[in-house]
Amino acid sequence: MNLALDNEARAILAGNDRGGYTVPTAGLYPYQWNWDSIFAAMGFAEHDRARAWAEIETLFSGQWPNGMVPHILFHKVDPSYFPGPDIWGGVGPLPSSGISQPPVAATFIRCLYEQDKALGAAHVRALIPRLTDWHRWFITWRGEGGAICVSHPWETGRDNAPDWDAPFAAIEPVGVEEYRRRDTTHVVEDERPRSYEYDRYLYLVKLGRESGWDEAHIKADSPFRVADPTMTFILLRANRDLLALAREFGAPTDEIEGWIAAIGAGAERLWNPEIGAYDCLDIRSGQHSGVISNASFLSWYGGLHDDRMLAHFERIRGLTRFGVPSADPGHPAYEPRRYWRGPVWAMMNWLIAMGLDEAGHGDLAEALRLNTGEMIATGGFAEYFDPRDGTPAGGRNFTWTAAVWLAWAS
Ligand code: 9YW
Repeated sequence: MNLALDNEARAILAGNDRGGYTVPTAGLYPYQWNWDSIFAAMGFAEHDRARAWAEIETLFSGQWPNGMVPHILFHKVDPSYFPGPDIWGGVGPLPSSGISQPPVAATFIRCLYEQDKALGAAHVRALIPRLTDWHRWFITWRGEGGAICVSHPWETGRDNAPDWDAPFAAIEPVGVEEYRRRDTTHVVEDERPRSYEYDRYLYLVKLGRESGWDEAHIKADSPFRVADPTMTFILLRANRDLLALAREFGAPTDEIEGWIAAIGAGAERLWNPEIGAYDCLDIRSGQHSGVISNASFLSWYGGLHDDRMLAHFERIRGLTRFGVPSADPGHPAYEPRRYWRGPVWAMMNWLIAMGLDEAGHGDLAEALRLNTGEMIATGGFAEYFDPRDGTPAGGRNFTWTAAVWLAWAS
């Protein structure tokens, strides 16, 4: 317990509250992000459950007719962020991006509901069909033999992970209009993706926008189609939680049961026998990425209790003072302060620990929780942290770090 940090965390949530939705941090990310909002809701739930449900409902108000829930909703245009709504050209009910983000929603909607069933019931009843439509969108447009792909690195939420290095090397970003990044006006360049990556991010956005976000076209023709542990394990888990809710509310369950079986089997496609670990599989080239990331350790969260990742977990936890680094410190691509190429992300630790605990590794889960709490106490409510010493990196006064503190790490 640390009352000063609790108060600071609540003040961060309040300061980032824009009325019905929360921005991850002012300046750097001035809009509503998908999975950030779900974590924000869990932080709000510690003192205001009605506000938690409002956060989630605002997110779903941006759901597209095809079921997709966008990764960014641009409620109010703010020039401090690039690329904005004009570059994305989203085709949903609100100005938005054209891709999604890891579907943690069903899992935490279930948690919120369990906290207060009387308050949650009406919200859950209305959200079940929306969650089902969203999950069907993933299966239809991102499914590859049960493994779940992304059409853009931003869709995984792990923007510049080394997993994208090989697929990006095969892309020549021709025809990208001149642009000016805003992120490096808020955060030092060494903690952000390189321009090489931004050129390719924008190239993929341009392809999607020019197709009118036609998913059949993107599935068939995009040069970037990578099956990813973040999406696969998180969707697998989300479907189990959606199934539990559907059963309780008398909603249809057959389709969801089919998805669980398909992804449960398809997750094996992410197993890379060469390194003996889960990693990414580039569908276009057939190559695995060969990198153990923090997403590799979401297999337990996904419900796969095979423990094949355990030795890697213990080895990697032994390499840095704070874990879990977003890339294996033993890999040549590791950069301890550069965004998703090494730093620790508190909300990823929460997901990893949830899975460890459920798989019977409560001791490891508790050690990770204490380590995460100490990291936040050391570095503050930063976007991410240097694994060597817990020094803060990226944005400050960060919503999901504050929320994770309140809901789990404190
Ligand atoms: C960007 C908001 C988002 C997260 C992502 C993270 C980052 C946005 O910030 O992406 O413009 O780089 O990678 O996971 O949702 O916190």
